[in-house]
Amino acid sequence: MPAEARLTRDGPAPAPGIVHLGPGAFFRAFNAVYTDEAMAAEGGAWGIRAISLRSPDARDQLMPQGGVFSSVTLAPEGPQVRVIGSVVDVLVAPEDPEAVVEAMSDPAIRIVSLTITEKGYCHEPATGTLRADHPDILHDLEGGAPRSAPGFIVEALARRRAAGTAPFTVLSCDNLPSNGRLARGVILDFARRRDAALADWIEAEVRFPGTMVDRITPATTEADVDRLAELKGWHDPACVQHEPFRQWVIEDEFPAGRPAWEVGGAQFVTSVDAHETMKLRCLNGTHSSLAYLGYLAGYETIAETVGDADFAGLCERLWGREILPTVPQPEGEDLPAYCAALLERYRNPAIRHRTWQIAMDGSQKLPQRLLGTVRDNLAEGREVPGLALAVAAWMRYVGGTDESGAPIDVRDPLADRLKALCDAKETPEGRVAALLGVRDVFDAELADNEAFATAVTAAYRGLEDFGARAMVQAYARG
Ligand code: CS2
Repeated sequence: MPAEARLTRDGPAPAPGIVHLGPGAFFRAFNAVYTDEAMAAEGGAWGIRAISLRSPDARDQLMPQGGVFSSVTLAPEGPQVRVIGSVVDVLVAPEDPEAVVEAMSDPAIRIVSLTITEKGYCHEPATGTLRADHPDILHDLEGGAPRSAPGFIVEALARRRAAGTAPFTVLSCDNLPSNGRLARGVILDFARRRDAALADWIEAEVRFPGTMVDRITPATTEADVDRLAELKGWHDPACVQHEPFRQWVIEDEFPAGRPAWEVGGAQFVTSVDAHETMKLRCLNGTHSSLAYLGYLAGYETIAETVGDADFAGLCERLWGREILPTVPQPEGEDLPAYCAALLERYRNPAIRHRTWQIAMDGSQKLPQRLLGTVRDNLAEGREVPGLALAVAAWMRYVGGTDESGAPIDVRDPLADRLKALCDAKETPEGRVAALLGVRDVFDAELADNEAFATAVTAAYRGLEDFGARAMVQAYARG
């Protein structure tokens, strides 16, 4: 097949049963794959109608090929390609919000799942509660066509309630602590500001199971698309590249049913909390630590960063001394073995996961990845030099200048505010105090903890005076 041939769908698309908000790379590597396997094994009308809340890119990539795309597993023995057919269509919310609400109001839709990233919940990262002053929330409460995920979900539930249609199950698949409860909280808060009776109905009738999701999936590049065309002879701009590993732990609360995700190995539990804490702190906590310290040290990818023995040592010492002591034992998991496997996953040379990509949206990520761990250690009287170094590296990063004096392209909802706070101060003490004052990220109790502020300030000064490599080496070998 000539390389310019477009990937196309063979046969009919599955009947829809799921609406998914956020059709990005992770969704395609994860939810869409599990659902495709479930339908292949056990059938069921679980086709996915994907909704993009912002960009037309996913629609423009997927719809010319009927919603199908290539899932490329980057295994040590070489890439393995599967064509995934679970996505039925893609709607772009800003182009036609009414079509989105109608799709979500369709009785055939029994699950609305989310991979909208942390910032998509319009919440305060430090507390997990709805940001009532969020521009999209203010807009949606005025009653116009929705813009935000809470706005779309509540409008669709309102229409289902008015029509006597049973509600869908809301399934958060984002890296947030107690993601099901967090989603429930922001949606109920939004509903209550709109219609108390509707909020009462949602509270009584709608289920928000929690999940832990895990598969390392870098953003797709043009080089990935070209490599796939060389390998398979088809052009697929919607392809995703990911590691072989995947883990999905789900609270089994689906009153309207669900696909047979266990076919792909999904684990169903009564409470996901322990698995969530394990993953958010052991994986995402070291991921963010490597992202900021690795970027400042001049490393482009996670694999390059942990190729430096001191950065691998940073992870091992963080896990051993500051993270695992705060992680409850999840059923069926061997925590030291889990962390050792993480380091091997990070080392996968086929996965070009950029430190810059993981560094995005740190203001929305730090609370659940690093600061909860800090808080639990401080409460037990343990020092946190490694976590303080990671937080200080984030502070250096959002200052917008790297160690060579070059500008950093900081992507974060609070980027301008954080940079202005840094620019207004000249000393490590001044900058750390200013950033600790950002209540969206640091709650007052943590910000006022003298031991923590002192440790972060010392680490910040060390990064300024000696650089990230030296500071990581001192921590890893200390
Ligand atoms: C990463 C996550 O980009 C990031 O913030 O830490 O996307 C990470 O790759 C996934 O959570 C792994 O399951």
